[in-house]
Amino acid sequence: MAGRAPKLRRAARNPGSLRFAIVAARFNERITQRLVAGALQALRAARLGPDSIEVHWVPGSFELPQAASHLAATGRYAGIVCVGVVIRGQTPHFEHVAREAASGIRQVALATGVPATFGLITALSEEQAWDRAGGEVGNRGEEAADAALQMAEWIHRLGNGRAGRSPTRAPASATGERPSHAPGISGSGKRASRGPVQAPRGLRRPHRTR
Ligand code: DLZ
Repeated sequence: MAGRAPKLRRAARNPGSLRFAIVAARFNERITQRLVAGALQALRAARLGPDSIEVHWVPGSFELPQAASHLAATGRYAGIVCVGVVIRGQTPHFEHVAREAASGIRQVALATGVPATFGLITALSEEQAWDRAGGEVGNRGEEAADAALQMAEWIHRLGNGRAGRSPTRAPASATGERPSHAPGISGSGKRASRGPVQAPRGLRRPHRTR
C-alpha cells in the first residue's frame, strides 16, 4: 500500500543559522532531480536561505551513507537529507543497493547524532518511481527534508543540537557539562577542538574528511 508521510504541521520555528545538506544519487538522475527539488522546496518553506542549504551528488544510492557520514563528521550540518531512486532490475543487485543504503543511512544518524533521513524511492517500475517523485504518491525528497527539519528541531530542543549551528553558549569545557555525541563546531564553522566526539557505544564515529 502506498502511503504519504504526514505533512509537517508547521515550519521549524527558528531555523536561524541551521545548515542542511542534501545528498543525491545520480543513478536514475532525472527522477532524483525531482526529489532534490522537493527537498529544496521543504527546506526553503522553513525559511532557510541559499547559504544554509548544500546539494552534494554521488554516483549511486549505495554511496549515500558514505557521503552522509563525511558530511556529518564535519559538524557543519543540523540535518542531512539523502535522496535516491532504486528501481528493481533483472538481478538482486537492486536489493543490495536498497538495503545497504537504508541501513547505512540509519547507522550514520545513530553514530553521529546528526539526523540523516531516508528520501529514497524503492520501486518496482519507473512509473512507480515517478509517482513518488512529485506524482500521485507525494515526493519522498520533500518528506525526508521535513523529517530532517523536525528531527533537527527536536534534537536542538533537547540541548544536543550544536551540529550545524554557531554556538551562542560557552563551550562545554568552560561550563563543565559533558559534550553531547553530536559533533560540535567552533564559531568559525570548524569543529571545536575539545577532544574526541563521543559516539554511542558500539558504533564508531566516521573519519573526519579533513
Ligand atoms: C549498480 C546500480 C544498480 C543496478 N541499480 C541502482 C539503482 O537502482 N539505484 C541507484 O541509486 N544505484 C544503482 N546502482 C549503482 C550503485 O548504487 C552504486 O553506485 C554502484 O554499485 C557503485 O558502487
